Amino acid sequence: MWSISSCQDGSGDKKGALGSNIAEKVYVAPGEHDEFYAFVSGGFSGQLAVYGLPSGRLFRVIPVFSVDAEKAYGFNEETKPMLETSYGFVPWDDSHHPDLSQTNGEIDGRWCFINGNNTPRIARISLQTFETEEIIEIPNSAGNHSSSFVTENTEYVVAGTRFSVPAPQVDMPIAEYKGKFKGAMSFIKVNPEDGHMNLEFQIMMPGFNYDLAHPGRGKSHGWMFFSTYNTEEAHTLLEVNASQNDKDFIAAVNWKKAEEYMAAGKFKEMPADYRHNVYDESTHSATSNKMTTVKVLDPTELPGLVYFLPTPKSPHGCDVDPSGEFIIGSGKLSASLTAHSFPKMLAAIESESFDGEAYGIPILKYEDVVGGIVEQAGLGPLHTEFDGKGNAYTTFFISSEVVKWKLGTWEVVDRQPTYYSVGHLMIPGGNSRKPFGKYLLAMNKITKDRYLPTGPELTQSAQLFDISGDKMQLLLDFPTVGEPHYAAGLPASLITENSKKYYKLEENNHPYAIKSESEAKVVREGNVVHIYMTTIRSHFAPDNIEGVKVGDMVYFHVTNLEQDFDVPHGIGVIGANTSELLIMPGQTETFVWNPKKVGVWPFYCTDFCSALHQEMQGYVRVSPADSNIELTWSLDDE
Ligand code: K7E
Ligand code: CUA
Repeated sequence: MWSISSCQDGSGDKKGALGSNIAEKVYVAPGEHDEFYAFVSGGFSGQLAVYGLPSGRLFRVIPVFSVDAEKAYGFNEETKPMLETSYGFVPWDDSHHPDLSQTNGEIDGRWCFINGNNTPRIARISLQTFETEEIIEIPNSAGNHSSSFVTENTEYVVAGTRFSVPAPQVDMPIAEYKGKFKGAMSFIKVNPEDGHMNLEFQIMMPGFNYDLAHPGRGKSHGWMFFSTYNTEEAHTLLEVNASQNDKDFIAAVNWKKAEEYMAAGKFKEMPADYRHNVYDESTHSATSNKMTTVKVLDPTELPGLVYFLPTPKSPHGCDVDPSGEFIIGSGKLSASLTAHSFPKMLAAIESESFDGEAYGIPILKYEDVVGGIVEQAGLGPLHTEFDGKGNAYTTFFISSEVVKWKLGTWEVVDRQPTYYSVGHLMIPGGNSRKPFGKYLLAMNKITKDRYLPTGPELTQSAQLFDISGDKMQLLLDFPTVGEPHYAAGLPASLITENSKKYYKLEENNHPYAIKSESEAKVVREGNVVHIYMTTIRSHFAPDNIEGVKVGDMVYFHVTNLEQDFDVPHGIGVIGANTSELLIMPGQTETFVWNPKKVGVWPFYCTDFCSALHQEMQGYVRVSPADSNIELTWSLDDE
């Protein structure tokens, strides 16, 4: 049998991937499956992309915060409520940080969470259906960046604000920022049964910028760590004015303590305006609920809730090792990495060894809490992940490399260049007690010459490294959707067994669902027309409709009667000001059509579903607004 490894013939003159067994390491033969899923943020696309590793094959782009005409997300009546916010319908966002649900600190394969950065929101995606099931807006927040990070039993997903703002919002001079603007840290409780989210409380922090967060785990379970910058509280030219302080902070938040304060009623109830949108799998429809209050904890009045750990030079990443002992802060303007020690932090808190306070929040002494420093590791450190074997891997944006170092000895043991300017990196399970330290995915901001040119904008890129040996080995480049910031990965086996194959028709509770062709009908209510339609290979029922008039609001409620894996049907109608529908087996979806012109107008199936897919079509006769044509419908003239 022919094998790629036969290229490894010892002749020594083969270049690139064929010069070794690298190709074999990423080669997933036709029909074979990848070992890992990678959920990669879509950045300014607002979506979440699903890749297989090691192949780098793109399986799906899950629409989350942005409309997606391919899947009718945000276009059909059922999902429009998902994108409702307190600002109205918002069809776009910027998504940075996916994180996966955990049980006992291990990835459990149930849900993926991701943040909407611009209009602050958190979404929950089902890993059974790969659909966005829930979006909650975050009030008092602006630039929802230190988000969405999950605690070790998925008790909470957190959302820290990047920009501090007046909270509640008020018309005031920008120059009066200092001391008046606030930084809300939101703790969203996750129901362990169904994943439903609830904004449990907010901690109203000083007006710094809160950048990244990671949860404590193991010995530090019960704490959440947030990196801060702009502790100067500058409001203009931050590139200069927010780089004055030698050290900013990592904020250590004791959320178990917060729970005690909540239980003791030490919160204030604040008016707030935000939306909570939930998709119901049984009705195949989302509802948007208006929320009006939020419970707020004030850390300046509640001792033991928050401590500040001084951390050099505008830290960006804030990462916690698998044991929960070390919290890594990466100062963007520093060449070294700071590893704070959780046990040392507890001892310093115990002895009340403080270096003053900021707005009533104790600042711990730097020397007391530092557990180790990785000296001169590179330029522009950003993010760190772990392999579970005592090694950490940090990305350096400016020197464009991944650096491997050892926890505890703090020595650099390997470095590999990235192409180019890496941001986050991801090791499957890297944000958990149990990483799967076989591959590392670096996500790069700039690609320059790595791919064929595509005009002024070039794709951004992921690079896969094998980290199973002492030295990292670059295996693969693959292009990404939007700008990949963070990613989360897990072994495929945690998802595949529970993956949904189709929706059961008998469980379909959509108010306009019909369960057989004999129930197909068209109903007029004034100038609103409801078409109850079905699809099955390879026809619509009904497929001829007459009596629709110009100016009507025509709702196509289409139920896909198929009860088989991988048989969606689509529908599009000429001139509709919306997208197609792409209806999964057993599902009902709706779009609205406003016929504007008299005539006979076709509709058709958009998904090549069978040998007779091209026959899957129908007509709607549209008569003048004052016509007396009777409303009729039929299939095969019956
Ligand atoms: Cu470093 Cu938004 Cu996580 Cu991008 S952030 S790199
Ligand atoms: Cu149904 Cu094509």
